[in-house]
Amino acid sequence: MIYQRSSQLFAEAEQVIPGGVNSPVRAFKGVGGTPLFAKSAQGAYLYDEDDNRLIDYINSWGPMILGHAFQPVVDAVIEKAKKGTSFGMPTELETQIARLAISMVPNIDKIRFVNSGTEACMSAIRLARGYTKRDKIIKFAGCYHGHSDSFLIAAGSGLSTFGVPNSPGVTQGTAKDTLLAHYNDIDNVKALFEANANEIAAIIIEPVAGNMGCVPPAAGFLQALREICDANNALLIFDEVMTGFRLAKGGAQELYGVTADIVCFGKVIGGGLPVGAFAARNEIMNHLAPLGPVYQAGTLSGNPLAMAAGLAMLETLNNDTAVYQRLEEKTAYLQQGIDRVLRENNIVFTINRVGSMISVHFDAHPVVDFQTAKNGDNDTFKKFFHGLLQEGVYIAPSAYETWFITDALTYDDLDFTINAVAKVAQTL
Ligand code: KE4
Repeated sequence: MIYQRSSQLFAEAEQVIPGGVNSPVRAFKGVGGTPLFAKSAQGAYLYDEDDNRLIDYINSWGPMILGHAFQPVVDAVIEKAKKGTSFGMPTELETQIARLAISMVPNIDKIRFVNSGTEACMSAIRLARGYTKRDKIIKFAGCYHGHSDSFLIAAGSGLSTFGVPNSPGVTQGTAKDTLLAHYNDIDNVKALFEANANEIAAIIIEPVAGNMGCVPPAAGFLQALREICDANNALLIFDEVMTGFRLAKGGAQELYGVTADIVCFGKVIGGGLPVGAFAARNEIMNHLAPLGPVYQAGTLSGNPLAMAAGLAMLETLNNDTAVYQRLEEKTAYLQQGIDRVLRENNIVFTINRVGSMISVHFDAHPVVDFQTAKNGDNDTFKKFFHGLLQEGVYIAPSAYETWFITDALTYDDLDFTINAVAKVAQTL
């Protein structure tokens, strides 16, 4: 495959956009080489600017669960655009998608729409702090909740329990209110609560982590977090930006049967347009402006085009009783195929999967948290990524990302992918 046009476009983009991209992960820094530029996409296939056809396993990092250019979404956006693109006023459409989301997701009475997953998670911790009148939050190493200051935090020194900034521009003042825990380590979480008694507003977690590869919660871990929060009058926030409407209609809450106090959404809920959201029971959501004192706002929040896309997406998922079973079966088939061909080639690997989230790690040991995710052989991953790209299969350009399966994939596409993995495995 040639990438001449993408390379040329990247050189031009670098002149006017920092790093040539509007989001760092697109720049291929994790795998080397120059990023591809998308020209168009349809269903499971993405066409780059050199007219290469790629089977897409990124799917815009999750939203395209039903495939690119999904007709009901496209039609809804076109129809809505003809009537105006933004009003800065409430519209009936927002009530319609709010009602539908609330009917699909357990334990939420109200939802507030924003424009990104970052905004959803940022607003959720502000709401939790306002509701509990406490300042500190616990997040987990390897979990990503967007680029709001409170989340760009690294582990502090061994002795301290609070975090330190992991980006310039984040202040110590902000970092001290974020405590960093180890995913799947409940004793570590208990120790943080003991060391910060009555100061912790909330735990925020990806109930299935997707930003260190796909890392499932250990059996009972989420329920244990629920119990710790109840015992300490803290809130449990599920960041379901990735898992929401993907793992089940009701997301991870439904899949694991664990109740969160606030749930954050993004990606699928917007059908590919900029939508985030956060939701909770009335007792919590009624603290939000203009009803309550916790301020949160947005010029384009509830934008008609984005709401039209999201509503078309959620209506399709809500009405198709078999879509999640199909996604489960397709992803299991892919996992079994990749497992078989990597074993046949004596490759050292482990595959993590929950539903239609899957990741391949080049390490023999189980990947259960950020530390074990970092043990993966990144040089092998780079060869794997570029080898698949040459075969026409486009996976996430980082060992710390998850593949997102779309229902638009056929079993022929899956067999093509498995065969491509078999070819690449011989070069690793
Ligand atoms: P956005 O602000 O990028 O819409 O959402 C932030 C976010 C929040 N929570 C979770 C669990 C997320 O995965 C994300 C964003 N995911 C990344 C992919 N790992 C988006 C890709 C990117 O940064 O360009």
